[in-house]
Amino acid sequence: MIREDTIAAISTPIGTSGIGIVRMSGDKAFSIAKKIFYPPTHTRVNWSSSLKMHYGWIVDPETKERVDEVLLSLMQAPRTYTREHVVEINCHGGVVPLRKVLEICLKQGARLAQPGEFTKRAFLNGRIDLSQAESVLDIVQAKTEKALKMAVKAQAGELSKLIHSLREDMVDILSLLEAEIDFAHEEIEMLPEKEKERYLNSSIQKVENLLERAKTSQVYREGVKTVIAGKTNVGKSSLLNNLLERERAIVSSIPGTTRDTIEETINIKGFPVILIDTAGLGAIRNLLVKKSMERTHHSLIEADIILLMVDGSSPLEKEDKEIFVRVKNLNKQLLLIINKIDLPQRIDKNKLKEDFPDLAPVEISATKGTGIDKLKEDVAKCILKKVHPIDEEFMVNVRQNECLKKTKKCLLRAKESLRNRLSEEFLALEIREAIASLDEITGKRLGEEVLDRIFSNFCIGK
Ligand SMILES: Nc1nc2c(ncn2[C@@H]2O[C@H](COP(=O)(O)OP(=O)(O)OP(=O)(O)O)[C@@H](O)[C@H]2O)c(=O)[nH]1
Ligand SMILES: [Mg+2]
Repeated sequence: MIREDTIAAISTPIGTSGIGIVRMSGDKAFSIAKKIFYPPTHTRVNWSSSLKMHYGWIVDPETKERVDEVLLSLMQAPRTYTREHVVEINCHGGVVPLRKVLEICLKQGARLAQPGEFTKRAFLNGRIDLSQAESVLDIVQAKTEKALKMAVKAQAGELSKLIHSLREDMVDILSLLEAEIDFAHEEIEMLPEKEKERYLNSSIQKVENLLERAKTSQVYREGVKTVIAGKTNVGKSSLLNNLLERERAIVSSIPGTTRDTIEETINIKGFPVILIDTAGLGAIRNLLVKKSMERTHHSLIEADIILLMVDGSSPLEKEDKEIFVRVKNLNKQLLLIINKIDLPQRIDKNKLKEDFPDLAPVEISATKGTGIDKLKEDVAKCILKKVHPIDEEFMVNVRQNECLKKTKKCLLRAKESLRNRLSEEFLALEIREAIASLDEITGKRLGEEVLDRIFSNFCIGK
């Protein structure tokens, strides 16, 4: 596909920074740069060179005024991010110089890039497939180092490789089936039924493995919502502050200090954990408290893990019990925490055991930091119950996950046709559909509209 327009955008965040980059991609990128870039006298720019940087100024061709002192990178097609000619202008990182340089590029014939359009061009020009293009977004948005590693692996084509090999398997069966259909009148069976089933089972297994990875990816990409809940004053906010290693939430001895939910992301054993401190649950006294309670309930419903906290320095009260009932009804992963173990203990652990016979409480002191490591380990264990991280992880996103689910459904239907001894045509139809769903992952068959939707999640300049 030939794209005749040259696109330009500011590729760094808008704000004040050391440098900022204006990027152009397209046939006219070099000719526009020639019109606006001036090197120092007695130096020449070799415009046919590639991957070279040049020092100079951007000059407005209309007013002949110097706009900014810059470094210009020239990258000749096809060995560039987009496979087109790419020019990057490293300006000083202020809003005004960056906007001015971009404006000059646009006046000289470039068009403002849409979100993700540079990466979209890399895809459309065949440098990367769609799953690799999407992982660029995961790299940019990675919440932890592990998430970054997984995104980089997907970007390098690890997911594409597996999809490709799965597709090859299916194309093999399909071609045998099609041969059988073609020679149906001669009653030639290319593949015994048992073999067909074996083939199908192996493909289903491979898709299931990928779906398992998708589950793990979701944890790394979105984080695990972990809600700290309990009666007022048990030390929920103190725990949040301890885990964050800063005084994020107000802590006081007055019950009902926290009124709103407070959300912060931390890294526990490589997992992004979204910690949510909540208003203590208790009897509703006024409208404000009612609103706080609603927020707490909402967080609990959304939670992946609930850290249920009680105060070890006081006996269990009616309010504790009420919270226990509420939390149990939610059927979430639960960790029981006894806080304030630095104070004389008055809690009856046997009573606690009656309510939670299967849970061993973690004993901590949120203010002194005792037991926090053990708590982190237990949180990680909870997460590991949900996902099975193996070293060879890579990101699988929600869209890709949906395509894989479709593939699996088609393969299961194919197996059903085989069992019910339906004609080969039915089997072939399902496998063709399974292949089509895989192709949606790599972007082999997607309309412009779907592509636009995918790339619209990117920022401008990427
Ligand atoms: N000795 C001791 N005091 C603690 C500990 N954790 C919290 N506290 C104290 O308990 C009081 C309440 O702590 P918060 O962290 O505000 O409790 P909370 O559960 O967030 O309370 P609300 O926001 O009102 O629901 C404060 O005076 C804390 O200093 C602890 O481990 N040991
Ligand atoms: Mg609080």
